[in-house]
Amino acid sequence: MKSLNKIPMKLLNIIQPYTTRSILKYSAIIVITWIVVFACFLTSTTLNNQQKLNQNLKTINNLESKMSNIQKITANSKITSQLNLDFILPDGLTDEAKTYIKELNLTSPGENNQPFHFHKPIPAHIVNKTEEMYNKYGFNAFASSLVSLNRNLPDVRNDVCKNRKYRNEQFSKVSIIIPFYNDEWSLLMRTVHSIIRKSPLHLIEEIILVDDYSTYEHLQENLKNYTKSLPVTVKVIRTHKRLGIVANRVFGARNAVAPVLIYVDSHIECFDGWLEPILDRFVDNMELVVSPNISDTNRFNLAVNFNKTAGRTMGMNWRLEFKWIPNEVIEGNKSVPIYDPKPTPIVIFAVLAIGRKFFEKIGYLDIDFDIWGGEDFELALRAWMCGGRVELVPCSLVAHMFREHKYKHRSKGKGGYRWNMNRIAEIWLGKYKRRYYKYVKPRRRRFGDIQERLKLKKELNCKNFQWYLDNVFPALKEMD
Ligand SMILES: *[C@@H]1O[C@H](CO)[C@@H](O)[C@H](O)[C@H]1NC(C)=O
Ligand SMILES: *[C@@H]1O[C@H](CO)[C@@H](O)[C@H](O)[C@H]1NC(C)=O
Ligand SMILES: *[C@@H]1O[C@H](CO)[C@@H](O)[C@H](O)[C@H]1NC(C)=O
Ligand SMILES: *[C@@H]1O[C@H](CO)[C@@H](O)[C@H](O)[C@H]1NC(C)=O
Ligand SMILES: *[C@@H]1O[C@H](CO)[C@@H](O)[C@H](O)[C@H]1NC(C)=O
Ligand SMILES: *[C@@H]1O[C@H](CO)[C@@H](O)[C@H](O)[C@H]1NC(C)=O
Ligand SMILES: [Mn+2]
Repeated sequence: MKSLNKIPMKLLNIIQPYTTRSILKYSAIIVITWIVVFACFLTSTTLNNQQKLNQNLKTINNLESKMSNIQKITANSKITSQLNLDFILPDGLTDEAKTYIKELNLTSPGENNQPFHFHKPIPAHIVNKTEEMYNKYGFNAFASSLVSLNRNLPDVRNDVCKNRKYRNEQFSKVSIIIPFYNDEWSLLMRTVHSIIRKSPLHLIEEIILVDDYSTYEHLQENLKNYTKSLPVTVKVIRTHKRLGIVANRVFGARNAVAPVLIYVDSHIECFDGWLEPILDRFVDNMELVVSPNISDTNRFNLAVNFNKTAGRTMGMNWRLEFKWIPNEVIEGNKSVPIYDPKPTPIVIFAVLAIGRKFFEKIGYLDIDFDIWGGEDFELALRAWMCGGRVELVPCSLVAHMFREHKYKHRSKGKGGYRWNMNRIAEIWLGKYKRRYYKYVKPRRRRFGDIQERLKLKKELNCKNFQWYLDNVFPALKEMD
């Protein structure tokens, strides 16, 4: 356990004076009642609309039992409205959570991206519980457990993005792969719910939850049972021992069937229209890695901050560390209209899409990496240098939370992050590896056996790092 005064200071920042009056509470109840009445009306109208038919029997079968107390649906009904989904998908608030919400006088915490805060004074057992769960999961898990799995986030899309026509129908489907390890339930399930609520379901072939040998009870049979009730195919597959996230991602890919794979971390939320702009890119070119615009979810108050990525693209420095870089610097003369897809030197695995066959062709990931770190840079370099293309699609927005401890692991003697970076330098940087070593100065240059990856590089006839510097990331030449 962390010391008591380290974590709470930050947690206490989210705590604000008690201001809610009961009048607020009652108006909220009245408003909610009207929303429910209106939603019921909308639901029945939609469901009676026999023109909107769908052949997806599997989806319907799953839905049927859930819908029975709202309205019987026929085998031909199509789910067209997100409102319908809110009836089908439970909010996930346990009886315990509801008791806390009442005790703490909270009203729809986290809804519409409102920063989560307690009213003062905060009962001691709540401070205790908040702290305990923070230490266990590396983010404000107690708060998360009080926030609906179906919380709404605002539609912040620019009109340009909203009004664009995306080509999806010509395209088949996507497998969404979510690797996880000992995750907290509500954050993981909010990820799954948000994918379902914000995606056209006919574009989702499957969601694959890839468990890297979790030990927590709630991720065992419970998880499998819960996912069966969801209105899309959700597979839960498990490794037979800890593999680390790199090998776990490859394990997920090998079990996926759709032509496009989208990796999402277990702690993301999708925004309206996130999927269509990504899939549109794959209509012309399957040898592609695509990243959406990724915003930051605050790990203390769960609010999404939209500011960080404005006008910036993902890049790195010579230590192979992630860096946000202003668009002008990346693009140089080749300035791209702000909402258009644009080439990016690197991507991060928090959310990224890749053509399944292309991923296989270029050798998935380097599974001799240590458990965590740098696999996304390696993928981006390899994709660029071995004939593919890596893009950022600004019109697609996903929120990702940086937790305090990520995908917990103990390195088995390889040396963790630095080992991985050394491998990148040795395999992909060519003569420029000297520049990398000049900045990082590792005590020993440990990176294991790289013969197989070098062979792959040769077989694929990959370009060298000089080409990457000249054509993809000229700005790196000038960087320190
Ligand atoms: C919640 O409200 C009740 C009554 O309005 C009050 O007695 C109680 O102290 C409040 N609790 C908190 C944690 O603010
Ligand atoms: C806080 O939790 C610890 C155990 O986790 C317990 O020993 C302690 O009594 C609790 N304190 C309060 C105020 O609930
Ligand atoms: C999962 O579902 C099965 C079959 O319905 C049931 O027997 C079992 O008790 C459930 N397990 C849990 C942990 O809910
Ligand atoms: C984002 O930027 C706007 C304008 O600069 C500012 O008003 C707002 O407070 C910022 N939001 C956050 C969460 O930092
Ligand atoms: C990402 O989305 C946010 C919120 O809509 C926006 O402010 C920002 O400019 C976008 N970033 C990029 C790179 O388009
Ligand atoms: C911009 O373009 C001009 C002429 O096309 C070229 O001379 C110059 O080197 C370019 N600058 C950069 C930063 O690419
Ligand atoms: Mn992550």
